[in-house]
Amino acid sequence: MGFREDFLWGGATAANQCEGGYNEGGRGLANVDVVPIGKDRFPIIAGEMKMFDFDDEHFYPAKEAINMYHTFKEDIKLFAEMGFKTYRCSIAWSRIFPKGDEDTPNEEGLKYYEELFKECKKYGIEPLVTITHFDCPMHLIKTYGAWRSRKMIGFYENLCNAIFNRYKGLVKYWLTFNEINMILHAPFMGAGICFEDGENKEQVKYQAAHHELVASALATKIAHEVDPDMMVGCMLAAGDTYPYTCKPEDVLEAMNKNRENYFFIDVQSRGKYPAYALKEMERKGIKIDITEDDKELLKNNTVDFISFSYYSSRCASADPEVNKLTEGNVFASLKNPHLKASEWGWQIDPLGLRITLNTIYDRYQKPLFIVENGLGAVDVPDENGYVEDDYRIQYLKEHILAMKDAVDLDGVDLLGYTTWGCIDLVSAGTGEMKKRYGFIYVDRDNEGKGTLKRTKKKSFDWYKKVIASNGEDL
Ligand code: P53
Repeated sequence: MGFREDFLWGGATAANQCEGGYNEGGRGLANVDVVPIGKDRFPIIAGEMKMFDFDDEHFYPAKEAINMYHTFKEDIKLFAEMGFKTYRCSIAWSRIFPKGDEDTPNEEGLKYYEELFKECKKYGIEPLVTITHFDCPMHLIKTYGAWRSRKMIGFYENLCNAIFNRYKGLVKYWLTFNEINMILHAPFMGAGICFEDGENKEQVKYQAAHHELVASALATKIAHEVDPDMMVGCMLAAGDTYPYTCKPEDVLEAMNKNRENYFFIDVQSRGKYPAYALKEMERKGIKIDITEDDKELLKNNTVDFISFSYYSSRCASADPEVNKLTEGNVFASLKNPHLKASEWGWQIDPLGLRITLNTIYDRYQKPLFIVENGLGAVDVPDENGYVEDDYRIQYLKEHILAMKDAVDLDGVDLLGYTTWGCIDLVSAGTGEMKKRYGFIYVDRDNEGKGTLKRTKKKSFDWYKKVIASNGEDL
């Protein structure tokens, strides 16, 4: 029993949160570059405040990030030392198509990722590649309004054609859009959407989401044509919503909250819009332009597997008084009185991972892949730069045990597990360096100061042992 022999253990990163080198190798500017750290970050990623270029008042952590653009060889070597079977990374769209609407790709960008994937292969590490992890070329935002435009499907198609053909034989596992449901919560970060005064935001978000869903199906189609061995997955910011109480009204509310997220996967995995979503849009007066060709594409090109991030469960209540207690920014949720929380207020719920795995497997019956999980915490290195991160080991251990139960006791088909931010990187939600997830400490602070030196934490050797024992020795 236990995990399958070929279980893909590893770690995950995203280009904009680790690479830096924002203007090197012919790379074009992207939305992810211009989101600063500080109080303006949230209104900007939510599309409520316009930031289309750098200004002098803000600090932009993604410009340099942890400089992995230059250090990927040393960093991948450390991943290999831990025994990674897979490494999840993303392609920066604007390295391949700097403006986004060119006819031919930028060779320097293509070459960069080719070297990166070859470096992985050298150690027997299988790349797991996110095609877009929150990034969108700035030119596409300024010229077409990003994903609000149907033209984006064609630009994304060009990107897919370029990378699938170039990396055929090197990359087998692909994810089309990171946390596709994030478009509802952080539309500028998720889809390059910035709202105009007075427009119907729901209408804009769902039309843009539709374009992404069609682009995702098209990517799946192209991948299978280029190489039938390629496996294409969708990616959801998951974490089931529990009813706050057993009051039927709360249960209904929780069901509706879950549907808000599962809607995306329902389309990507089942190939059509679910009835509840069509009804909800009708009620809200949202009219989506869906063509017959779109419907055909969605129907004929469903995903091969389902991937998701899991950090926490959520709660929902139908009671307006209870709802006053809502906390958090990007994914606001009620506080669950039965759970403890991280330093950033993210509630810790390992059993929720088993529950979420089961919900998703029951719903789709396709192989699953946990592509993000982990604890964002403040690490305090000793005089040698060593971090004794027992709290992180504890968090990961409990979550691995929960996923083991989902596999062993419930029979969920699980392909692999990649922890988020296997090397410390810039936080997507807050822009901080201080919120660390890694097995490898990176000497850099919130203001961008530090030597960028890499140091193994205590969890480094622990994870190595976990992988070597295929999850038995925790
Ligand atoms: P940070 C919010 C809620 C759930 C997942 O997040 C989220 C977010 C964004 O904050 O994003 C994913 O860095 C995302 C990663 C991100 C990671 O979770 O805010 O795919 O890019 O870094 C952790 O702590």
